[in-house]
Amino acid sequence: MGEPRTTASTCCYCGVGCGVLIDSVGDRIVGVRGDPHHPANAGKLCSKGLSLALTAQSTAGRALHPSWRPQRGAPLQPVEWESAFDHVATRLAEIVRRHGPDAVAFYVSGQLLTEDYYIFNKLAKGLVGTNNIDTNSRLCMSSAVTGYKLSLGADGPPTCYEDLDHAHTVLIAGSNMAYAHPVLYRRLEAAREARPGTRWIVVDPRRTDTAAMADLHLQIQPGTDVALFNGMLHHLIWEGWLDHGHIAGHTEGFDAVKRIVRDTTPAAAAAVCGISERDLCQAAEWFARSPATLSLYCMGLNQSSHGTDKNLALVNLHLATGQIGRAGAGPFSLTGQPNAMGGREVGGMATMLAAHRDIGNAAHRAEVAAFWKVDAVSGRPGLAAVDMFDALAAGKVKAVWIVCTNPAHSLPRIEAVRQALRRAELVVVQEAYADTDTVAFADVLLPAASWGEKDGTVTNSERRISRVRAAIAPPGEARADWRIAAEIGRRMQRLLKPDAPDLFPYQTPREIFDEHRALTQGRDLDIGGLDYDILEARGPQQWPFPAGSAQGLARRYVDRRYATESGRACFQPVSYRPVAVATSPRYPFHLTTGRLRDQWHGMSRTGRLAQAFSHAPEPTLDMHPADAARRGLSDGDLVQVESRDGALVLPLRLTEDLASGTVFAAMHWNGQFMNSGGVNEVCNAAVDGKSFQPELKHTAVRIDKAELGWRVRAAIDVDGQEEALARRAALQPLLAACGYAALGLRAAGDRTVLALTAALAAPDEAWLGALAEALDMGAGPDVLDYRDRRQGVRKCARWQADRLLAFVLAGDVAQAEALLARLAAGKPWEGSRLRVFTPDAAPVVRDRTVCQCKGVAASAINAAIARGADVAALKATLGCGTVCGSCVPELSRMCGASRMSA
Ligand SMILES: Nc1nc2c(c(=O)[nH]1)N[C@H]1C(S)=C(S)[C@@H](COP(=O)(O)OP(=O)(O)OC[C@H]3O[C@@H](n4cnc5c(=O)[nH]c(N)nc54)[C@H](O)[C@@H]3O)O[C@H]1N2
Ligand SMILES: Nc1nc2c(c(=O)[nH]1)N[C@H]1C(S)=C(S)[C@@H](COP(=O)(O)OP(=O)(O)OC[C@H]3O[C@@H](n4cnc5c(=O)[nH]c(N)nc54)[C@H](O)[C@@H]3O)O[C@H]1N2
Ligand code: SF4
Ligand SMILES: [Mo]
Repeated sequence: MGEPRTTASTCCYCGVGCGVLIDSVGDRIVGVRGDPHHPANAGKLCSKGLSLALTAQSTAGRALHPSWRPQRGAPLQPVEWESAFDHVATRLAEIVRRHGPDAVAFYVSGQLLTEDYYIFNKLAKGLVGTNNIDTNSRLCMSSAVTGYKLSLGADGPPTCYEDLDHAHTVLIAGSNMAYAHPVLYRRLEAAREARPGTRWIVVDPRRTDTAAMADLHLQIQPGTDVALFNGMLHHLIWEGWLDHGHIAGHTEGFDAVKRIVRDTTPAAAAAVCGISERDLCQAAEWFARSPATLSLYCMGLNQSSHGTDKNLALVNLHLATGQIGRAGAGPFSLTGQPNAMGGREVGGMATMLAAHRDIGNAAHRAEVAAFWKVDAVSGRPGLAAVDMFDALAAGKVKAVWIVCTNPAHSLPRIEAVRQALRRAELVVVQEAYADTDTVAFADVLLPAASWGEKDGTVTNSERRISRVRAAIAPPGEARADWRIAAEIGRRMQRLLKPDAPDLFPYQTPREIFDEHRALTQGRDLDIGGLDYDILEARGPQQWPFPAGSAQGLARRYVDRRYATESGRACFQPVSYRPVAVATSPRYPFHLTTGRLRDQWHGMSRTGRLAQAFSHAPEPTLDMHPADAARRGLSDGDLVQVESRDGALVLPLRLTEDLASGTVFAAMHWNGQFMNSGGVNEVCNAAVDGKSFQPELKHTAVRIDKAELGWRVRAAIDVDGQEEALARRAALQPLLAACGYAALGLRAAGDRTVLALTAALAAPDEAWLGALAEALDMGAGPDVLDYRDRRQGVRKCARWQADRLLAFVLAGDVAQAEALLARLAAGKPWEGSRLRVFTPDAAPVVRDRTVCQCKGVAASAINAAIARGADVAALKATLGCGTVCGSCVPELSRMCGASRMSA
């Protein structure tokens, strides 16, 4: 066992960067609490942060040993670390010698720690001599980065979290904060409560939980934000609501912007956006005339083929009205991942160098080369994410080292990514978990230590650097990412540059941080004055933090001196352009994608937890009821979603939260949980010309009923995470043969049920046999097995003692929900077992858990609301919303909906 300990660290999920206290006993994490002293969250956590201890409880499913495949297609086999290091180093060095440095590429992640990132960047740019190092931040933040640099002269938001308390008007654009940045969302709610009259404008094609709480929801057509912002600017100019002092004294380029928005009248813009002109003008007025206007924006702006322009058009509004550089005002880009900011700081992308330097700048390259004591840093631009995988597919890049990201799920046009990975000579995957869609393509799997096990720093959305600390040792042979990179780097150096001084001499993350901060001196993000000792003594700090300063800078540009050469902010003239892949008679629907409340990306962590499925148990395609009615589709139908790039089948969910013509699918589901790779099968790979960020928020699709006549439902009560994972691993290979299939967990008291929903075109006896076997449905006294081969019907159930343990229904699945409910209830079986397949009198209604922490279902909440409860009463009587608060937006919305229908 060991002594109980508490370790202060940072949540490994979103860019809010909440401080956590990890309680551990020996090498077991037993609890996670919000850190009351962390400035980002003051003790609060959302449903994801709160469940961290549960996901870290078991090492089942983790990558525990370095392993490789003797040949493609063979299973991964464990090897010694030494052999793995040598193998990777030799193969990479060989490829560099044969084909040059640009034949090697690194694809890393905004979930790496700054120290990890620094080493990979140095390895690629300093040792190998290629700028082919890009990251999943390309899919996430690169439009915001480009936008900030072009307008304000430097990357990074000018704002801080305190601004959420001071803003009188809040413009939330392309961000579903209630789900994606819950702790900040609750801070906004508290601010609005404290100061009535605060106004929220939400710009989103969907009526999200965030939008439902807005004073004004601008439900625009996907991709039309530039038209909206330009229309608003036109109206401001017309009404004279400008800050002429700011424009004249501190900016340049306003005239060009004025010219470009001249034709974008509010009426014209509103027509493009599909909203009312009055709403557009109202938004403009609130924006300009409020004492302090804050914009919060995220993927709805960035993930677009003109995402940079969306950012610029929004910043133009701030510059024109002087809503910047003051408390409560400014354009605040919310970062997605916990360390997307840190990655940018160390220059870990194909388009930048360390400490916000530029690859295209010869002086910058020389500075970095001199600092690293290498001959030169390459001036050849590196390949950004989408291009990197295209170059692999074309055979131009021969080897890829993928770290802490799952591109076979998260990149658009997955089939092209699969082809690229198949074509590559060498695929190295450095992962914390053994089963992801990308691991399936690994020639070498390097097991990484993960959250709770590693040390370093991360930078959150408000430029605040926090320590990440290890509470326990990594499981098995897993090692910290920077250690793996440094080991291989040292070996490659011996092969490639034996005479150069040791590029990777580090023993601790602190030494790496010290090297990194030295490179920032004199730059806009100068952290020359910040080190681990200060972080230890005074807690998390914001940058810049130059030598000699007592603390970091909360708000930038308060003196109205911007980071451009002239010191003036640059208005950038941008005009509206349509999405890259237009709808057409053949592909009539706009498909947009996004996040669920309780799942994280490819679900390698959250997918282990039954509670994370209770809010959204299955993948869905969301559609407006009118669109469905026109096509003769009903709720729950399986539909084929097809674009020019690919297809997948999803169950239909009808919702009035979407406008007619737009459909939505969550990004999380993937090949570990489904028969397809998820929604990126159909997303297109068009990228923004300036930021190279792909348009993950839009593609054009057609939607047809999927003709999959043979339905199968199965479920098994599993004993804890280990069995759940083992059973899922056993069922996963069966998914591929299905037209549609999804695996999910259901929380049932303190037990867990693993459930499978599948549909095939025709009965398949062999497949069904394999399924029954995977669920231990062999003959025996505890198994009831009914077959009607001619009809393709089979029903089996298995008991243990007096409890129903598992069932399979094929061909006739009418009783599936009733059986699932019985499994979940876990009560002793009463009466004859033979009645298990006899239909119940009362059909079971599917319920959804709204509050994860307290396990409160939608039906209970609706019943209480019907009796007159408001949010406060729901909290008091049912306890929902009282722990992490992630469901409070939904509770408010449910109360509001009932008021409207009353
Ligand atoms: N629960 C949860 N939280 C997360 C994550 C997670 O996986 N799960 N991931 C983290 C990461 S890495 C990121 S990047 C953030 C993402 O955080 P968000 O960007 O807030 O999340 P998304 O759901 O991807 O997209 C936000 C909204 O953009 C809208 N949208 C789509 N097209 C457009 C458009 O053309 N214009 C506008 N204005 N809006 C549009 C969508 O309808 C969606 O509601 O979340 C972070 N937090
Ligand atoms: N259609 C669509 N696609 C999208 C998006 C969208 O909105 N729509 N959003 C995009 C965005 S914003 C993002 S950020 C990406 C995210 O996409 P990914 O980066 O692919 O998402 P994750 O599943 O978080 O991948 C992180 C991986 O690292 C592993 N891991 C965890 N901890 C560690 C560690 O310490 N070390 C190592 N080596 N591995 C670790 C996890 O098991 C996981 O497999 O998806 C993008 N793709
Ligand atoms: S808001 Fe939630 S997911 Fe984001 S850092 Fe805080 S606890 Fe983690
Ligand atoms: Mo992201």
